[in-house]
Amino acid sequence: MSRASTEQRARVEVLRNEHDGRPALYEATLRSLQAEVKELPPVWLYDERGSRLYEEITRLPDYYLPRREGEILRVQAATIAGRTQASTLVELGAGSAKNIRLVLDALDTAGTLERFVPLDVSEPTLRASARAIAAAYPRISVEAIVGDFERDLDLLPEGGRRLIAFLGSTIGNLYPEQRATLLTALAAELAPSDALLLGVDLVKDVARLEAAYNDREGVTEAFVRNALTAANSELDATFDQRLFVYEARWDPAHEWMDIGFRARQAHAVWIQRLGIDVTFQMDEPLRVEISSKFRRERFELEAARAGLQVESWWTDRGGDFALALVPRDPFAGS
Ligand code: AVI
Repeated sequence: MSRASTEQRARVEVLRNEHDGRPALYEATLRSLQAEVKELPPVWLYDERGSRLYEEITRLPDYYLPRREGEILRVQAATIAGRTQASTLVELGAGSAKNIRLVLDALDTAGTLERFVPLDVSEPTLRASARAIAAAYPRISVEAIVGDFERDLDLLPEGGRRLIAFLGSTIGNLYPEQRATLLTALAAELAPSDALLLGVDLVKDVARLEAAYNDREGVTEAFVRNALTAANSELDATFDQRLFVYEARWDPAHEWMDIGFRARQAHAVWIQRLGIDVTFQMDEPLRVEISSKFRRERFELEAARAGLQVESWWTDRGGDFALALVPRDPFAGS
């Protein structure tokens, strides 16, 4: 791990893994573009422009997820702070760290909070949010980690009582096998007084789900198209935006939103850096991400398979979204 820089009188530190993650991403990209359902791994969505577009998505009227999660946190944050008494708050996939502020506020008020550790793949986004948090919470230190939550959990600092938050239903962007691997790794990472706080979007009316990923303003489409732009520039690829139609539809068999494109006509895309030609038939899909939606029972089962027990499950009033509090060991008195 390298100590990249220290800002604002040592209260904001930015740490980065020494090993370069790009070869692994290129390998994964090669594999997924050659799979039966072709896919561009979702990491391509989150360059600086993509992270900015995602922030815009979170403000769209039809994209209800962050608002419903905020509604739950406003009611439950004090309880979460009281039960966990966390001194370190970690946020995986932090982005611009908005809803986490409700947890930071509650832990700050409870007087237990000493440090905030946001982890995200986008360094510019991470730096900006780390600085903003350090300014808003002068009593705590901020140790930001540039990393991928599927690979870099070993960079998390140890010690104290840690609450590891994974909000916004980002866990839904992983396939079930990837979720199982991540939950198992998190279970192994937790010390006896640590806990997880997981935000998950719930299965609901298909029209509302599809509206959340097909906004009229076209921000979500621009966000997903940006993955093609990012791959073109970094991989010297020839994805032609005009030859791909954006598509985000509900897959009832898997209970996930299937998000990506369909080829407008048969054509080939040359990917110089990977040394491959990818050929598309007319109407063939190119997936960029899935966004799984959950049911309580299934989620609790997935957690249990990883050796984790959901202690509390809270939803917003409309039952759109849920927060699960998962301590490594049962909280005292519960
Ligand atoms: C980050 N993640 C939870 C978002 C989601 O809803 O699955 C990503 C996103 N993709 C399109 N809109 C939002």
